[in-house]
Amino acid sequence: MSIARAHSNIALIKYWGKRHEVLKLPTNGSLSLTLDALYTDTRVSYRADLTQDQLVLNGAPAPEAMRLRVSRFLDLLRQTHGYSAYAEVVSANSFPTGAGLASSASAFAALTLAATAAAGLQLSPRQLSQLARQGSGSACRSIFGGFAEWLPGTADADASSYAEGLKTELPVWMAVLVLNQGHKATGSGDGMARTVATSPLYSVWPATASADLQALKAALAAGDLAAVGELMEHNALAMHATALAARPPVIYWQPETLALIQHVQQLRSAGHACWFTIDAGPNIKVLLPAGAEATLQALRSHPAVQQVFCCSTGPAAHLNPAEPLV
Ligand code: 2P0
Repeated sequence: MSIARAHSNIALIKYWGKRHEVLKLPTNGSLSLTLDALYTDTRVSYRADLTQDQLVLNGAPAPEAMRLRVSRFLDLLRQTHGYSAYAEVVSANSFPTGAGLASSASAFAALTLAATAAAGLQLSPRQLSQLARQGSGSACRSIFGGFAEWLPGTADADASSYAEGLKTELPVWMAVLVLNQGHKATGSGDGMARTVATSPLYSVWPATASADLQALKAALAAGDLAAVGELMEHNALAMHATALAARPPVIYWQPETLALIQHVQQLRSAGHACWFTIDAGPNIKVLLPAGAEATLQALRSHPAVQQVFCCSTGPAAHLNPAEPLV
């Protein structure tokens, strides 16, 4: 039996589009920040008496589609490493479900570490990252703490695509603003697949993302938070522009999303250092200097903000977490 904790991550340069659906090989490289406050704890026990894998999520049996996705991923581990027992998987998130924060990144990173450790395997972070990627692309970045870059790799070579931790340390907070919202978004996998298949703007995305990634790495290395923030905003808006032009369109924004974009821009005009990013849903994530309490308070005060998770840089995925949730 093994218990692992993995923290969720937010991309500053987005993963948007696969060149290989099954292996989850991305079209472009991406770069993320791992967050301390949002994490998944997962316990895996292989049991000879089971006739199929079991999945308990936040204290209740998981929906069948989710159990099957986890079971297919465990099949991959069993095939790769030559064992056959089914597993009891018990998983819980540090954040409430249903708030639009459900993150497959922390879930599959924690599952990869717990499932391989429970099988007696000791894999390197790179091997774990490569495996986690096949559970959910963004999970490969959650193996690492701090800033992580996901290398897109070459051709159809599974072993060539994994994340690496960056040496850079920049004292930042990421404030996750959960907005009042009515509609459920299109899943990120479906959203990116439809964008790749139908958006006339997608053809410019790989070069845009690659240029943004190189510039952002240079800004990080220089410790230039304003440049990091501007590049992050630009990249998020470029990603959403490709999605908006899909057929049918992939629209993740709610009216409150745009209201918060404008709120961040207005705060910046008033002298607050803060920059937004948006993923496959309506919530806004804001990058700000660590300790900027007044900016955090100003962000929180907007009437569309339902809940705020203020996150510092989080650690790498690890075994035997303190006070496990499972
Ligand atoms: C990212 N997203 O880089 C981008 C930005 C959403 C928008 O990674 O299909 O759940 O399982 O590989 O990892 C979400 O995508 O997708 C994601 P799959 P995943 O964070």
